[in-house]
Amino acid sequence: MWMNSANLAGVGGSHRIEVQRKVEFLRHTVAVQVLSLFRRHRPVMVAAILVAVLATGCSGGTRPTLTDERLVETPDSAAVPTVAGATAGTAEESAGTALGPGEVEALVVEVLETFPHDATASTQGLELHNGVFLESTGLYGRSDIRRVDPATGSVLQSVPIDEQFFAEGLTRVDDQVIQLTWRENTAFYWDAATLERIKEVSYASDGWGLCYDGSRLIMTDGTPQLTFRDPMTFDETGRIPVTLNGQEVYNLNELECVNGMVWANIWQTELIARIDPATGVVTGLVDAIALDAPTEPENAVLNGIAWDASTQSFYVTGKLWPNMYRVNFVPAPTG
Ligand SMILES: [Ca+2]
Repeated sequence: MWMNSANLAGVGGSHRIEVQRKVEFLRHTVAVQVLSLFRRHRPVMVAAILVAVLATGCSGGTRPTLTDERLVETPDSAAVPTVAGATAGTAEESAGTALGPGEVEALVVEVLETFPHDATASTQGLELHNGVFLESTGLYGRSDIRRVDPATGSVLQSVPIDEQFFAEGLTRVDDQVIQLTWRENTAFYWDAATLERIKEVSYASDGWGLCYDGSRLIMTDGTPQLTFRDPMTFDETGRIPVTLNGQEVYNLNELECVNGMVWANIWQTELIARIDPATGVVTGLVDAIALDAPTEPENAVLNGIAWDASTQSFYVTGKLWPNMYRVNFVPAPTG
């Protein structure tokens, strides 16, 4: 099932070297992206990501950094879910049958600037407003809502959340900020300028990620669903499943609404999905592994995307990450 050099029998000369290089790249890429997911027994989601990674891998021959330290082990071949095209003999054949052309755009991060980020902040929500980050941080007894200087990472203001709440995603609607909680079924409304609490509302699901597209809230809850909500009442107005190559995608976490698209980092991976909220289809997948993410603690994962309209670029960070990156998402190299 799992591709290895044995699959290259019969491929000769320089082409063999090229194919072998790509297969090695794919093995590393797939292993890094899905290892933790295998352990969480979500084969459907893993299969979806596997399809995407296989499809994007062939164009990633110039992948900048992938150290052996990150590749902690190779998955048992028996644990790899069956995916159409993933068992073919060469990388080219696998990718060619796994995903049709143009279905998912393969993207990588181009780092423009690096800034400090509070390494004690378990980032759950991030947006930029009037040149200042609005950030939600999680964990019980440590959650807050804060305003942060992007240039220095300095916390300009912090309002702690009661210890029975685990704060999650956040978004701004006009002069208010709405903040989710993980399993407490409560969303807080704050004054965006003063961080004074205005009200709280209830909802039935988990709370993970939240963004505002200019007319409605879009929310994730760990399931493959995007839930649409009225920004004032928080009432549900609709929902749609998110799919990648026809497979539902779980664990969509922090969100950012940009120009009609929804960007979602996928929890416990270094992937960011671009979702068309009209269809739920993932139209692009960003491989953010080039960012210098901490390897410990285990929960220090990518989480936090904020759009900067003034520079037309994104800020990206993670839970307990010491750095914040300003990046572009650009097409993966084709060399
Ligand atoms: Ca965001």
